[in-house]
Amino acid sequence: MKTVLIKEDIVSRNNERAKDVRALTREKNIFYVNVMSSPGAGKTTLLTKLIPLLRDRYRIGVIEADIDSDQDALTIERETGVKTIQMHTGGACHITCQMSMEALYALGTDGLDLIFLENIGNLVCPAEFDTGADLNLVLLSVPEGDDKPLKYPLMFEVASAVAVTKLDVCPIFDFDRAAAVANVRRRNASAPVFFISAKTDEGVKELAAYLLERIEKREQ
Ligand SMILES: Nc1nc2c(ncn2[C@@H]2O[C@H](COP(=O)(O)OP(=O)(O)OP(=O)(O)O)[C@@H](O)[C@H]2O)c(=O)[nH]1
Ligand SMILES: [Mg+2]
Repeated sequence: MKTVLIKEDIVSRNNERAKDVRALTREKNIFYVNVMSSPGAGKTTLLTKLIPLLRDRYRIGVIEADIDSDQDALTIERETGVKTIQMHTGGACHITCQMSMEALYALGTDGLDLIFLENIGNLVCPAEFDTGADLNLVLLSVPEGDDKPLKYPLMFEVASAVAVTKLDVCPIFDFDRAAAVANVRRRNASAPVFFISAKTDEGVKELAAYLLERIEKREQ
């Protein structure tokens, strides 16, 4: 019996299409950010804190991707008022380039400068599929443990920046900040690591400043 390995092919075909998404966002002068983490690490909550720090300067849109429910899009709309769409993957655990492109068209790219894609909560599959974003923001929440970059290496390899979230619960968990940075460094030599609590707002300003800097660099 013949066995065919299709995974490689699917991933490489997807990643080839990323250039089409980048061509679209370049043409429209949009900075596109892909936010990834395990379920519940704090992606939506962080966006509700980040967007108010950026919305005076940029016209922002948000694509919320979930297997089901409109929960996150409603939260973003209610808390920030920015243009938001909810996308359902119908069971898929990651966003492909095709879905990314369709979501950008569904959101409507005209009149926007900055778009956040909240990917499906999953620390494995979304890392394999390039969405065509300009920046991958990867969250690691304190309750998950500081060893996660070692166990889910690809996610931290593809990260442009890492946000350690839920810093306010550090005293309850055995989370070693220095170990977290060292573990990220074993997978990624350059991604800056931000320590954040969306509950106390600690570190949110620093992450917003980093995004501003990255967007300005891209604009030059
Ligand atoms: N203590 C604390 N809780 C937080 C923080 N950020 C988020 N949470 C809580 O963590 C839970 C999950 O947060 P979400 O923002 O929904 O996480 P998510 O990554 O968007 O979740 P999915 O979209 O389901 O993958 C919620 O109960 C939040 O209130 C934080 O900084 N500190
Ligand atoms: Mg969410």
